[in-house]
Amino acid sequence: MAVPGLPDLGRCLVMGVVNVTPDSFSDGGRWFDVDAAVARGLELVAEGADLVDVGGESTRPGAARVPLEEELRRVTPVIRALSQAGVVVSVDTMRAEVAEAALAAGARLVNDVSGGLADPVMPRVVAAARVPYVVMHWRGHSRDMDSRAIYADVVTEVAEELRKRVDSVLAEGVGEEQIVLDPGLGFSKQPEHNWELLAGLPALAELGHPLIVGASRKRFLGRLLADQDGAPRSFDQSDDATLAVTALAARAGAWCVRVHEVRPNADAVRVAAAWRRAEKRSVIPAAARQMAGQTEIRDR
Ligand code: PMM
Repeated sequence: MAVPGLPDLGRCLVMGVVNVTPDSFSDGGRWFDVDAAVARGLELVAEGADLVDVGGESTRPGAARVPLEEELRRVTPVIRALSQAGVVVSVDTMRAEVAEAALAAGARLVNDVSGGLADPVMPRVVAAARVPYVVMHWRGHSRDMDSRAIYADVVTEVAEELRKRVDSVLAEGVGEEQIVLDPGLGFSKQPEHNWELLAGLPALAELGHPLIVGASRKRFLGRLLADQDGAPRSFDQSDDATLAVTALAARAGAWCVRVHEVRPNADAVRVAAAWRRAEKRSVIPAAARQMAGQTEIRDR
């Protein structure tokens, strides 16, 4: 499914991450000055990123909020430089004022992990700008988000909460075509919730919007790959697992994956696209594939 204003490449897109923060979970401190962050963004594009997501506030569990002025100081020059270099930039922010500054600096997508809940002005800013808007499933700020990871049926509840967010941002003037949804892996989710949401992508797609998946280097992958003593695999040793999630999510029809290491993921989305094209040509009827358990997001 294409999103107006962004490249339509007939495959799952790859969003490379540049966290301009001292403390992000997976890459904190590595790109914490303007030149290093811009160089990293350009490197990600050279490795095959279709978009670069620039964020100035860590959302790792337990993290405290960053003051507005500091967030602006971190992201604005990086977004301006990357945009001027022709990069399609997304801004990862929960603040309307940061989104506005980022859009003025050339950003083409607003990625709001709170889905408009953290700053009620955000949907109006996005509505006025007519840019694509990532509405992620979110139940609260990082300092206590783990305590909110309580679900009876995570896929149904996340779908329902996302549907309410969609209704809310539409009421603020955001267009249907602007909205991209995200299950918010790791945000108020235990590992089993993340796996159920990944398996439930086709159900989330029934909401009628493209889906973005952010599994890269998250704790649930490290836990899956824990050693014999139960010590989780470190985040930077989880890239192969991220790649596996990318291949499966793209095969299931995800619109985009958000990743820290771009090159292998850029290959994986191409593999998944070739796989999907071959399936469309295949003489095996769709019903038989469904019976074989190969569920996927239906093409619209
Ligand atoms: N995860 C993080 C930050 N931003 N944005 C979207 N849309 N989806 C995500 O899953 C997501 C996000 C946290 O990851 P990081 O701090 O390790 O980059």
